[in-house]
Amino acid sequence: MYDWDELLSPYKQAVDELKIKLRSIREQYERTSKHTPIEFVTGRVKPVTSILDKAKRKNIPLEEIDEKMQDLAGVRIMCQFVGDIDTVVDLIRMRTDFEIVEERDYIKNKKNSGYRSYHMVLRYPVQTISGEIQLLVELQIRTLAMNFWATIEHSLQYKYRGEIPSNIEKRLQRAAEAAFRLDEEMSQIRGEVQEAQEIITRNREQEKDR
Ligand code: 0O2
Repeated sequence: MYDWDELLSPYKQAVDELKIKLRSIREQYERTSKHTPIEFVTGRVKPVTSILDKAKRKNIPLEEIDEKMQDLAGVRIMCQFVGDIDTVVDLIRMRTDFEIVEERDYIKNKKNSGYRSYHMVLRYPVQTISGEIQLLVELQIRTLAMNFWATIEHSLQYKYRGEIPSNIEKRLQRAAEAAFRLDEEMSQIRGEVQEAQEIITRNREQEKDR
């Protein structure tokens, strides 16, 4: 029997640590008057059933899973505006607590499905009782609109076991373009949106001081 707990527990540690570190970027922005490029952060260790499905699909032997499957640990950063994604990518590139091993820009080069996101693969060191181990973590950076689309499309992939009927597939591609236009519109009124958010933050702080 394969010991999944032993394989996956350092990945869980990596996800937990990165969630804390990335959420702290948001907290640091909140202490300034600057717009925060990070709306929220999520993370997960890939469930064993998904690992087995992907290994079968990509012909990866079980003993090579940790080298060949880059997303056993996955962390996702959601942003309000497309421009925030560049800011987050720059912040990630500046860090010294991990190494970036690959970047995939599915915003400039969207997938045929309509999927858009910026992916970075990190080599992240985890400290264990047996010493340091380096693991791969996939970081996905996307807007709220890209995330909405990807979440819906992912559940349809699940429902249809990866064989989405072509009429729904076409609708999803159109929905992806609509989501992208929404991102473009929001970017154009970004100044207005940010001003509104700053007023709300200021009012909250004044309430707290009372
Ligand atoms: P889950 O359930 O999110 O863990 P491949 O898996 O073959 O597509 P590869 O080389 O592993 O490709 O890496 P890629 O495509 O850069 O990133 C894979 C992950 O990106 C996926 O993980 C999804 O999370 C996301 N993704 C990529 N393409 C799509 C898409 O068309 N729709 C949606 N909704 N998400 C996508 P998993 O393992 O598929 O699944």
